Amino acid sequence: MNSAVASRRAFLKLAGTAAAAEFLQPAFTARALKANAANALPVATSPDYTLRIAAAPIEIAPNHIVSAITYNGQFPGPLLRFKEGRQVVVDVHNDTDTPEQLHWHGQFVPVDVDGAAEEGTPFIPAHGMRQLVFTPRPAGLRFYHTHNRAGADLHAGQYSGQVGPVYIEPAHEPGDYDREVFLVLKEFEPSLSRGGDMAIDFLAPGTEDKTLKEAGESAMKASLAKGTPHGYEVGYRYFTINGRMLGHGEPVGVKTGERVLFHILNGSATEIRSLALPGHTFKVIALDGNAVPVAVDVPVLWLGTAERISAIVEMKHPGVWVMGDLADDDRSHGMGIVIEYAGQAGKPQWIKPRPFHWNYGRFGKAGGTTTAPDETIDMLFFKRNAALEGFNEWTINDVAFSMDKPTPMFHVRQGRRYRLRMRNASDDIHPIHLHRHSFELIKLAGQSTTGIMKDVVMVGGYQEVEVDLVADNPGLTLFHCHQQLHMDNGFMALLEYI
Ligand SMILES: [Cu+2]
Repeated sequence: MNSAVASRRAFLKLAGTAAAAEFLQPAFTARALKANAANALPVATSPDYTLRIAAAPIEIAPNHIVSAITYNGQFPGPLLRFKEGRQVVVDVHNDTDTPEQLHWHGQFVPVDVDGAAEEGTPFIPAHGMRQLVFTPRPAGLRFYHTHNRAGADLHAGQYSGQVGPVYIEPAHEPGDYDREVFLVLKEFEPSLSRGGDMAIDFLAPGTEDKTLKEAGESAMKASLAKGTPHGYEVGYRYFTINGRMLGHGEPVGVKTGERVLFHILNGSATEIRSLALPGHTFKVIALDGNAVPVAVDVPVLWLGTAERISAIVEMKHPGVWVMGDLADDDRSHGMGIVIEYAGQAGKPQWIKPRPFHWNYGRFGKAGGTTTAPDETIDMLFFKRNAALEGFNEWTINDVAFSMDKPTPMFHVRQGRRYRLRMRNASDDIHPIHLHRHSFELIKLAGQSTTGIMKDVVMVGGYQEVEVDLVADNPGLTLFHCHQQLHMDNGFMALLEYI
């Protein structure tokens, strides 16, 4: 192609944009155009949003500053509001020395935009940029975050401050609330420990699979008998909501009778979070941004890494309250936010809620029928204790994923419905994520459900979970555990369209 043709194309592409308007000033004569064409003007569209990846200080409490890689020098990254189905242009600049990936979590975007090197998305070069053009969908609460591997570098990957919310407005917003509040839950200053896992027992049903338990426990016993210590786990020093420790941020000011829609995102690299607000309940209207079949009031929310919950709280219990994590230690180190009614003052109150089990099935369609899948894909999750220089290695069907040899493990055909039967032979809870698609929850530890669409699901220790995926977005698709330690150490697989 000769350069004149290329330049003309470039110019035609510019026409109709803000940049083109500038070029079309009367002073911009045909001669000037010709001169510029010779200089090969870059094709550029003015972006709707610009994100800049760079290290920045984050003041998590007065005079208490941590340093992290952020978007636009702030934590969380700016809230990006898109309209479903309306194309957007986002410029992503990378001011760091490390090539980056920005993943559009929960959106049905092509591989080129998705932000996963495993699928083949190009990196945003160190000190370079990428202009992303895509059509946001589906509507609801999504987010963006880095998809870099961290390994033993606890400043990299999701341990950093690279997390920001996305809200995709639907064509018709029901708007059954007075206002929205976005909350991003995130820990800072991670460190490695060898304490073994802290089992958290909050999922319902709690039924464990005997076969899985025997397999997992005997492997662990054998490893420990050889003198191998438990693999590394990550702990944190500071806990924040919207980048501020409890008591050090702006309280959420509310009025009696208001209906506040909270959009909550667990931006943690590794942790499962809970949230309660004394004297109030949460009417859960969406999970991972997708409306649930049955909106139910619950006293406590639980979110695995990368999960989102949209819930309405009716403000009918005046006072000054702590909305916080159930874990006393995490809450006292910052995991909470103050909810303050107008005209109320005093020390924020926390009251421990009564024990409550988290069951996704509660929000499912009662008596709904499930569409039969075209095919079932079986997956077995396994932990090799401390097998990778002290880190646990994770396998799916006996294979630990490696970027050296990213061979697709599963194959799908467009238009077909696949049941993923996930069997967890470890005692850890895994927040399992599928890129560029969502899935329907079908069976949770033996309990059937329908109608709940998600992109992350917690698979309990020694439990079996089934989800259905409709293959409707061609291209390599990454399936992985969203726990950074797990995904970095083998817990990934690629689905390939054939
Ligand atoms: Cu995991």
